Order: sequence, then structure tokens, then C-alpha cells
Amino acid sequence: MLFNIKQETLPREELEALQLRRLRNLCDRVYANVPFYRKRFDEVGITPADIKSLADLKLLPFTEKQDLRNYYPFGLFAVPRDHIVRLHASSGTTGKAVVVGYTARDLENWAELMARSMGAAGVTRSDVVHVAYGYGLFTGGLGAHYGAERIGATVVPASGGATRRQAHLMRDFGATVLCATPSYGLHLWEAAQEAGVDFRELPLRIGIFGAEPWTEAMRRDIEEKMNIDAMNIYGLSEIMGPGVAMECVEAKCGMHLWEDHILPEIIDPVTGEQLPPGQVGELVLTTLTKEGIPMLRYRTRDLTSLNYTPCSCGRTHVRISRLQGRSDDMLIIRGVNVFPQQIEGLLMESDGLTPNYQIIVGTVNNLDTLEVRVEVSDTLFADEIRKLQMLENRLQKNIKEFLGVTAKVRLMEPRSIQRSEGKAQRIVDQRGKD
Ligand code: ADP
Ligand code: K
Ligand code: ZN
Repeated sequence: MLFNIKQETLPREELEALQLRRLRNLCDRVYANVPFYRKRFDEVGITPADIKSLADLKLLPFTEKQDLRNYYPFGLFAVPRDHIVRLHASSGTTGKAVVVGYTARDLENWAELMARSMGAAGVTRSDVVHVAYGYGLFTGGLGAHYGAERIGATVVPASGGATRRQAHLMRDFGATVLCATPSYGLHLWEAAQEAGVDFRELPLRIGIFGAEPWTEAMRRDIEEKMNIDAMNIYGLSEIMGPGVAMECVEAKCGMHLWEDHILPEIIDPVTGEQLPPGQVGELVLTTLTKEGIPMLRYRTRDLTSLNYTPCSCGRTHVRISRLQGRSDDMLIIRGVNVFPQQIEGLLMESDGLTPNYQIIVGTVNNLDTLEVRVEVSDTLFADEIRKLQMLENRLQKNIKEFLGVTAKVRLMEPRSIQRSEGKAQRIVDQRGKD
């Protein structure tokens, strides 16, 4: 469903004309109202008048998470505090929290983009949307909530936690859409199984999963277990929250990024140079309409690529490929770069393993060590020890062969790895801590 047909199918020339108008207006606003940005403009020797085309975007300075921390809590706000109607703070996965503020119009736009996103996943006003993203300072819960309400669906604001009860509510209320992190979604599925609720027998048809990295293999696993379309959604608090980009159910191939409100670039994370479409690099986002805390060329640390080829769904907005991970999440094991998702991909290829895993990094005699713990299914656990050992050896061999690092693989008893109610903690890095 196209929630906003006109905007979602704007021809590229019109979209770019709109982007340029909004970009110039944004530069004027931040230059006049945010001393931090004025100083940055001055440092690189430009004024808003120098932005004459979209190509001039690259003249503008980058903004980073550290800037938000340095100006904690309200230093980068572009409107007086009393124009701010809501605050959120990022969950701080990678350090001290950052605070973002929304004007009434920002909340309007967020609900609109979230409604477009859910519409792209196939949600309509007839759906019962069970929101199991955390409500609170985290943007996930309220973001999904207002989007689903804007569509006119029936919203169940479940939040995270009380997992078994949630399974009962999903059954009793006839949930047709589940919004959660993929790891919490699986945890819910598991708790439901234990409580005798089979998701495959519910009217559930769509899952809206995001806020943490996951793989194509994980998608297949979830779709099979729940008998749904498992759709990928992307967002971050610094830009808005969830709904920055979303897959369409027609193509399920890359997430449409709502370009009339958010302007994307891909850069080489080392040199800062822009990269052409198709090349993987760091996603940099500029908020074109945001009033409360506008972001100019914000470096997301997320790795992806841009695809401008027309999509079968008719939307004209660019697609970003499944996130390859945050550059912050990249592990360097004895000099070899490894992303947790690469390990996840290899684990998910084996029958009998569950998607519950953890990666433990340590040091022995000044050398990095890598241990991968993964839970096995009940059926496999009941099998012979010899078979389990063979599987461990095969996984170790695959990791060595495909990723080039030596890892110790430990198959774990079912339900022995801690479940999370929001974002899963996949990496435990013990280096330099003992
Ligand atoms: P924090 O930075 O504290 O985790 P956020 O909740 O704002 O706070 O998290 C945003 C980040 O979550 C993104 O920058 C990205 O790394 C990750 N993320 C969000 N959605 C996805 C997704 N669909 N796939 C992979 N990573 C995602
Ligand atoms: K998020
Ligand atoms: Zn599409």
C-alpha cells in the first residue's frame, strides 16, 4: 500500500528540486540558529549561499555522534526549548546516550514516514499491530505506535517484557502484524511455543523487524517459523527513529529511504569522499525537514550502498541494501576484520542450530581469541555427543575457511544464552579487561 502515493512516486527531477529547496532552507536555519553549525561553516569557509546544487552537499562539514555528546543535552537544538514537545534518547549501544528533541511538526513527519514504511510492508487499517519494541526513551515503541495509528490500524502497545503474556495477547487480540527487534521477535516466538501458542496458526502475516543487524538467513528462519513476511526497517534516533528506510513487500530487495525528508550519501569511511551508487560505504544522512535537532551530513557508521534503479513497487525513492553492520561493530581478530553478521550467516546455514548466539572475544598471551557460542535445538541436543562434536568441527572449519579467523565453536544447551527484550547483545569483548 502506498500511504502517500504522490510523494512516494515523485519523479526524480521533482524529488531533487524539492531536496535542493529544502537543503538550502536547512542550511539557512542551522546557520542562523545553531552556533555549532555556524562555527563549522566558518571553519570550512562557506556560507549557506554557497549551496547552489545538490552536488554542493559535499562542501558541508560532517556531523558525528561525538558532536551530540559534546553538546549534551540540548546544545544542537535549532529551536527554543519550549518548541520541543518530545525528547528521546538513544539506547547507547555504543557509549553515552545522546538526546534528541522533536517539534510538533517533527512528530507529524515521523508518523508520516513510519506510516509510509508500514504501508510498504503491506500494513493497512484493517490490521492489528502488536508493537513489541520498547516504549520509553528508545524511539522504537512510540515510533511504530504513531505510524500504525496514522494508518488507522488497531495498535497494541505491548512494549518489551512479560514475554509469555505477550504471546497470549497476540493470540487473543488476533495480531496480524508484529513489530520487534528480530532477536526479541524470535524470543517471543519461542516463549509462545512454550506457552502452547503456535504463531503459524495465528492470523499473523507481517513482521516489521529492525533496530539491530540481522541477515537474510535469519529472515528465512523467521518467515518459516512464523509463516509471515519478515520485513526489514531501518532508522536511528539521531535522524528521527525507525522509519528512515523500509523494504517494500513487492520487491523485498533493499529499503526505500524517504528522500523527500532525508538526503543520503555513501562515503569512504576513511577518506570521507563520496562513493558512487552500488558501492558499499558509510551511510551519511542529512535531515531536510527536521526542526528540533536538524542533522547535517550525519555519519551513521552504518555500512550499506545506494540503489537508484526503478523498483517494481513504483516507489521512486532510492533503496539502501541490508546493513552490513556498524563500523563500530567490526571486530578485528588478529588483524582480520570480522562482522558478527558474517558469523551469523555461517551459523544459520546449519540445521539444528538456533538463532541464539554470542561472540566472545578475549586475549591469551597477547593474542586475540574468538569463541562462538550457539544454542542447538532440542532435537539436536538429544542426539549423540559424537554428532555434536562433528558439527562443532565443521563450523570451526567454515569460519576459518570463509572468514579467515580461527574460532572456538561451543554448542550450547537450548535456552542457555541470555535473551534480550530489545537489541540482542551479540558481542562480549573481554579484551583489555583482565
Ligand atoms: P543506539 O545507537 O543507542 O543503538 P538507536 O536505537 O538509534 O540507538 O540505534 C540505531 C542503530 O541501530 C542504527 O545506526 C543501526 O546501527 C542499527 N539499526 C537500526 N535498524 C537496523 C536494521 N534494520 N539493520 C541493521 N541495523 C539497524
Ligand atoms: K533503532
Ligand atoms: Zn519497492
